[in-house]
Amino acid sequence: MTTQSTIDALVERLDQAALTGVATPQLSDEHALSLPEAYALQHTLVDRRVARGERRVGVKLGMTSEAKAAQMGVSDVIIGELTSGMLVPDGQMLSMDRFVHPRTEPEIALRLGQTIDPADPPDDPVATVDAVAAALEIIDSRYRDFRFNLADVIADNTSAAGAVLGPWQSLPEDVSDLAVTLTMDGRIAATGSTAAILGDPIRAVEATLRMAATYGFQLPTGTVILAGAATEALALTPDTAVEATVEGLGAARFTTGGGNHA
Ligand code: OOG
Ligand code: MG
Repeated sequence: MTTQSTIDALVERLDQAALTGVATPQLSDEHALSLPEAYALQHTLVDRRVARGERRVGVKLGMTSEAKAAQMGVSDVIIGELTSGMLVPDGQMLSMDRFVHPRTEPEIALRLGQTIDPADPPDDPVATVDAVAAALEIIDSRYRDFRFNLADVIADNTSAAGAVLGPWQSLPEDVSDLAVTLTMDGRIAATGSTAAILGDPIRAVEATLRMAATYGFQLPTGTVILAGAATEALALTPDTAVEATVEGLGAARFTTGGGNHA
């Protein structure tokens, strides 16, 4: 059992690390958090962003691909929250100043066209997806050396730091094996397939529902689901043009500004 005052102190640590861009030691160095405790901590952390004026806009899955799980040494699928302050308009410049050690990964985003009650899901949840887009996630662990165990990364809102959504498209019949390319300054930096995401990124809907029911996430109309990385994540460098393209879905782009935390 972790007491409420301990939870509050840990939330404060993670919140400050995100606000200042200065890493904090892994919580697991001193605290053995259970998964429900880690999710409770994450919810409180996101509540602080909301209290500062951000809106909840969606969720993101993590460790849905073997490449990512192998890169991070964590194998369970995890879920975090996206807030309005994390959204970077497609094509915009992203200042690097507020990050610790940001990385980016190509993903696809799914959008829910109706509210889902995770406790009473529809028979065909996939039918509630009204649009899909190529996406880029910016992840930035608030922990030293980008290292964590499962409870650490859940508490840290699954390293969520930013998201760029390409133009929304109607959902194709089959998104299970679309080619994904990540370029930096026009050079290919990573390639993969949407098949890397749970075998088929449409499974992200089921996974989201399952975890939303277990850990108390709301799924209102318009919820964005970032399905998870299709390749391993790559470190961001200043003054770089980043683009993810997904076969048949188009692209998502941003450029990095100069910064102190390259
Ligand atoms: C955790 C977040 C993982 C993904 O797409 O697998 C993630 C991390 O690697 O820091 O977003
Ligand atoms: Mg991701």
